[in-house]
Amino acid sequence: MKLTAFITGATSGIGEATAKIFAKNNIRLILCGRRLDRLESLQKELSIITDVTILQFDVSNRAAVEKAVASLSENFKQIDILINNAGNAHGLSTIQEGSLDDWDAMLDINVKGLLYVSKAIFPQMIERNNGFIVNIGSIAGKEVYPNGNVYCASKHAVNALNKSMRIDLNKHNIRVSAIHPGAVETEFSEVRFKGDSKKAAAVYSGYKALQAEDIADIIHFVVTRPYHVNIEDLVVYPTAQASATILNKE
Ligand code: NDP
Ligand code: 8X3
Repeated sequence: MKLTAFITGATSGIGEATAKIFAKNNIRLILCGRRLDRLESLQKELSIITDVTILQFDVSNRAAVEKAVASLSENFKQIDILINNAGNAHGLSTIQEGSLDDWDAMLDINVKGLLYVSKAIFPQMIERNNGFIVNIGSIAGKEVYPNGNVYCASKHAVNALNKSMRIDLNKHNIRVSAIHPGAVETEFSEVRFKGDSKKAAAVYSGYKALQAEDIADIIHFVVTRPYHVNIEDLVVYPTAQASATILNKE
């Protein structure tokens, strides 16, 4: 039987690349995000090779998350794989200069959003005694770097929740893994720097950053291990990066 994956943040970057590699490998898709035009065009593209449905909602809106998951049609109700990927950094400034709105966004989306989506999907995995949850953390969840403060805190929370989920869901036979990437060239920095393309491009210049497809490939590897194999987490850097702050640029 074909597996079904629920991917948050499928409208760009790592989530979109994961949708594409899953589709090529016959995994059915529930694609989520706020930008409907992107969801629709990805659905159009991937429907040729696999079954695809889309859900437009904001992960930080608890009622919208519950409504979206409840709205799934009967043939998409069984979710085998949840990819908790939606998230972003908002801003990069010292803690004393940080914006409260940015802090709210990061904690509401990266932490509470991940919890709302997971909570809505746990019951049917528990009922079937089967399921796989992949949480997309970050090197920012393993280390802290200057000006990263609240984004790092949000990803440290993802790291903790990844471990907690595996412990609490263990008796329900549910696998839980995290991937913690270093620098990946996506729209991430455009969002962090609020559309300042020059600043965003500078983050990835002078070295070969990871590409979204590199992380998608690893996610696919993780979810296709035999059921008795559960990878706890993987930290993945571009070769030019040795830690959150050590980057070998030209
Ligand atoms: P992108 O900005 O390209 O993608 C972010 C995705 O998250 C988009 O699809 C966006 O969709 C979705 N998203 C953001 N906010 C919300 C929201 N409130 N509700 C629903 N969906 C939302 O960045 P990446 O692909 O790089 O980021 C994916 C994940 O990887 C994030 O969790 C990020 O923290 C993590 N990560 C990224 C790294 C990098 O260097 N790029 C490194 C380490 C981790 P939409 O706007 O349509 O809602
Ligand atoms: C994204 C990577 O180093 O900008 O999580 O925090 S970093």
